[in-house]
Amino acid sequence: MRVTKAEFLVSATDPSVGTGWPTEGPPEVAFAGRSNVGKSTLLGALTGRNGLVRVSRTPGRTRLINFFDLEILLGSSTGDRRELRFVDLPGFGYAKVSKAERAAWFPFVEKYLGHRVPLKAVVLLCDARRGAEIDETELAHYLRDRGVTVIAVMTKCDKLSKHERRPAAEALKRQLGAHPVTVSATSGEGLDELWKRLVVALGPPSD
Ligand SMILES: Nc1nc2c(ncn2[C@@H]2O[C@H](COP(=O)(O)OP(=O)(O)OP(=O)(O)O)[C@@H](O)[C@H]2O)c(=O)[nH]1
Ligand SMILES: [Mg+2]
Repeated sequence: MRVTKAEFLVSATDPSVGTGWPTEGPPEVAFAGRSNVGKSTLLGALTGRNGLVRVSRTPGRTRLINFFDLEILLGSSTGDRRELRFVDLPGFGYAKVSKAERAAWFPFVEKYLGHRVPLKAVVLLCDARRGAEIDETELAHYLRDRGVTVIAVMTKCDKLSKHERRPAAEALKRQLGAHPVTVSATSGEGLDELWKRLVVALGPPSD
C-alpha cells in the first residue's frame, strides 16, 4: 500500500457557512478524540507528507473541519487505486468541567459525525496514558449505531514502556468494545497496521 496523493482540500465549519463541506465524493475517514491527543499529527503521519497538517503544542489548535484528498495504491501489480478523504476534526474536552466540555464541542462537528453520508470510518484516538472516558465510550456507541466503523487507536504509545502497553490496550478494548491499534505518530509504530484496518473499513470499490 502506498499513498500516491495527499492534498489539502478545504476547511469548513457548518455546511451552510461559506463554501461549506465539499460535495459528497469518495469515502471519508475522520479523526476524532480529545483535544491534544494527536489527531492532526497521526493524519499527517499516515500520509507520509511532512507539513501537510499544522500541529501545535497548544490544545485546541484545530478549530475547523479540514478535508484532505487522498489516493492510495493498494497493489502495484494490480494497479488497484482508491480515492478517499481524510477529515481532521477539532478535539473535544478542552474545557475542564464535563458538561461544559460537551457543550463546548462544536455543534458542526456533531453535525458532521451524525449526518455526513460518505463518512465510512472514524479513527478514535485515546492517549495511551489516559485511556478512554465517558466521551470516547459514548462516541463509539453513537457512531456504531449510525453504521460507521470505529477504529480504536491507542496513541502516543512511545510514552509507555513495553510492559505497560498490553494492560493499557486491554483496558481500552473493554471501554471501547474494539481491539485498539497501538500507535506512535512520532516513532511510526503501528501505522502499517492502522492502514490495514482502514483499507478493510473502506470495503470494496464502489463502482
Ligand atoms: N510523544 C508523542 N507525541 C505526539 C504523538 N502524536 C502527537 N504528539 C504531540 O501531541 C501534541 C498534540 O498533537 P496534535 O496532533 O496537534 O493533536 P490534536 O489531537 O490534533 O489536537 P487538537 O487539534 O487541539 O484537538 C503535539 O505536540 C504533537 O507533537 C505521538 O505519537 N507521540
Ligand atoms: Mg488537531
